[in-house]
Amino acid sequence: TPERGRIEFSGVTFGFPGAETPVVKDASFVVEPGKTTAIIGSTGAGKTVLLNLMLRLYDPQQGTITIDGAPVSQLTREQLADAIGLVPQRPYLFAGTIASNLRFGRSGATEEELWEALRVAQGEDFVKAKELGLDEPVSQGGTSVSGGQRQRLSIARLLVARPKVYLFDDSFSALDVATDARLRAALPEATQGATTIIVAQRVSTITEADQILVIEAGEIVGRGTHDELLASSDVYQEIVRS
Ligand code: DUT
Ligand code: MG
Repeated sequence: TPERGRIEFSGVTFGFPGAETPVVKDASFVVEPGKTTAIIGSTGAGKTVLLNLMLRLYDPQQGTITIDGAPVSQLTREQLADAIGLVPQRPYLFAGTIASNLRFGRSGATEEELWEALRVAQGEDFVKAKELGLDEPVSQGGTSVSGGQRQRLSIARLLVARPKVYLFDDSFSALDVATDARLRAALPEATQGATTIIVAQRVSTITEADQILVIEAGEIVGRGTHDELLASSDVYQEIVRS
């Protein structure tokens, strides 16, 4: 299908109840299907809130968000979960095994699919090193695995789930630069060219993105490719220098 995983924000404004100023202000942008859009900006800029709006954790006070032309406000929870998946900024694991955690998004996934997702997510080695491999127990909250391992399991879980749109909220900043690069190089094939949105802190993570949105205090203050933003955006130049 030509339009698969296209997201459009039109005039979206959102503030938390009781707060004086909105945290997302009149945001309008298009995420093209099959392309990679990156979101960059300082802490508290509103990056996570933007992703959470797509998932309808909150509804905007103004404006509309559509996926493939349908307002997300009119999709059922199941339709939305099929369409969009998120690796949260603070990934969560459930009490069970590594396998049951990876199958959370798609219970019918085969062991081969789990290993393939782990290979892409750069988690194959540490799971192999576990005595029970995929059957290794995981405690609630995932305290038995390190933060970086939890993040990679959460990435693998989303790859197993195969949504139309992949959201990565700061999922690569805990990885060393080489692992980050390997993972992102493997992503396009693993996601089969699905729409990808990456919130990042490091510019090196997003230089290849088809579109970069620069967010400051809830507003989109720059947009374009890396080269375009280097030439046009003071805020982006500042981020590159930092
Ligand atoms: N905010 C709240 N309540 C919440 C979540 C966020 O008031 O439950 C505020 C904090 C901030 C703004 O919303 O002023 C945007 O927060 P967000 O989490 O989207 O910021 P970020 O860009 O994701 O920051 P970071 O890079 O630290 O993750
Ligand atoms: Mg955030």
